[in-house]
Amino acid sequence: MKIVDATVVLTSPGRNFVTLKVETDEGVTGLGDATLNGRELAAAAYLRDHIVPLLLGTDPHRIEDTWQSLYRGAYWRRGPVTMAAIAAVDTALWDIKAKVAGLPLYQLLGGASRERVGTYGHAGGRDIPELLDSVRARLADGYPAIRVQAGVPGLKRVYGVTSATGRRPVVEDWDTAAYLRTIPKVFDAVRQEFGPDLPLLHDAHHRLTPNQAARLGKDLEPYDLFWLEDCTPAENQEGLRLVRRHTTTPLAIGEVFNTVFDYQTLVTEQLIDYVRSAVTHFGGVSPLKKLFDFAAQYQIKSAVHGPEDISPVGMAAAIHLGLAIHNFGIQEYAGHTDLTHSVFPHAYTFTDGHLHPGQAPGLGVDLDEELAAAHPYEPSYLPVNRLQDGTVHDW
Ligand code: CS2
Ligand code: MG
Repeated sequence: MKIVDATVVLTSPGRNFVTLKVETDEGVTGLGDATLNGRELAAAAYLRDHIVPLLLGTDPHRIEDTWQSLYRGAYWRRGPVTMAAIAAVDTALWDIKAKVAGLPLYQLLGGASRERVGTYGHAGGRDIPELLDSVRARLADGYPAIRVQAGVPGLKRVYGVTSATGRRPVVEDWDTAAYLRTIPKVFDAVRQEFGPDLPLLHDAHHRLTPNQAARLGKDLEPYDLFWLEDCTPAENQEGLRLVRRHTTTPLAIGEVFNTVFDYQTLVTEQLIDYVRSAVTHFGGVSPLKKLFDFAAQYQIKSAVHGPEDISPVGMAAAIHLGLAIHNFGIQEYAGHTDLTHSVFPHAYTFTDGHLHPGQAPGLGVDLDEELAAAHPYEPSYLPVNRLQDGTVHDW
C-alpha cells in the first residue's frame, strides 16, 4: 500500500479547522486534525510545503517509522506548529490502518476498557446569577461534571472563554488580586446551589505564579474541586513543587504542551493529577498513548483537551483513546456547531453527558469537502491579555 496524495483542507464552519486528508493507491483515505487556534496557516503550510512531499510514495502502515522520521528527520524538534502537523499525519495513518483492518480505532489501541467516555462541559457567567443559570443549562444538556468560569468584578470580560476572531487580537484586561478574592466566593455560591456531589472544575489559564496558585488551591479546598487547571504556565515544571506542597486540590496541566519532555518533572515527581494534552497538539495518537502509559505508572490520569478548536477529527481520536486506555480520567467536550458536525459527519455520539466513538472502521469521521469549501478560512486571533497598567500578561 502506498500514499498517492495528501491534501490540506482549511475550512471555517463557524471557526477555523485544518484537516489533512491522506489518500492511498487502494482507495482508503485517512483524516488528521492540525488545527492550531489563531496560527492555522502556519500548521497548514508546514504540512503542505514540508510534509506532504515526504509522504508521497510511502507505506501508510508504517506509522511509528513515519512519526520518527518526521520528528527526528526535520532536525528542528517540538513546538506547536511542528507537532500539530505531525499529529495530523499520525492520526490519518491510524485512521487508514483501522479502516484496512475493518475495525474502529479503539480496537487497535487495546479494545474498550469502559462502556463510555465521561465528559465535562463549560459553564460561565459575568456574575454569580448568570453563572448559576449557565451551570443549570449544562446540567440540562446532561453533563456529569462542569467547569466553572466567572467574571471578576472590575474586569470587562470572563477570561479564557473568548473565541478567536478578527484580523487583530481582542485585548482583555486582568487583575490577579481581584481574581484570587473572587473565585472562592464563586465556588461557595455554586456549592450552595448545587450541593457537594457535582464534580466542579476550574481553569486558571496559566495566569498565576506558583505562590498565587498554592494560595488559590488552598482557598478552594473546602469546595472539593475535581481539578484546578493550568494554575501556572508550567514551563517552569519545578514551580509546581511549591503548589503541591501547599494544597491537596487536584491539578491538571498540559493543553499547550506538545511533547512528553514538557511533563517529565510533573509526572515523575507526581506534581499533577491529570495530563491535558490533545491528540491534535501532541503529535498524534501514538505519542499521546505513550504519555498516558508513562503517566499511569504514577497514578496520573488522562484529561484530553477538548475545546471547540479541536476539530471533530481530533475529538474522535481522543474518544477512541479515552475508551481504550486504563488510566482515563475525564474528557473535555465543548461540542461543535451544527454546521461543523455537517462538515465532519461522524460516528461518535454524545448521550447523557458521555461520548462513544461508534463502531465505524477507522476514526469514524468523514469530511464533506464541498461544504468545507463553501466556508473558507477566516483570519482570526486569540485575545491578548494585559494588566490594568498595560503590561502583557498570560492569556
Ligand atoms: C481552554 C481552551 O478548553 C480549555 O481548557 O483553556 O478553551 C483554550 O483557551 C483554547 O483551546 C485556546 O485555543
Ligand atoms: Mg484550559
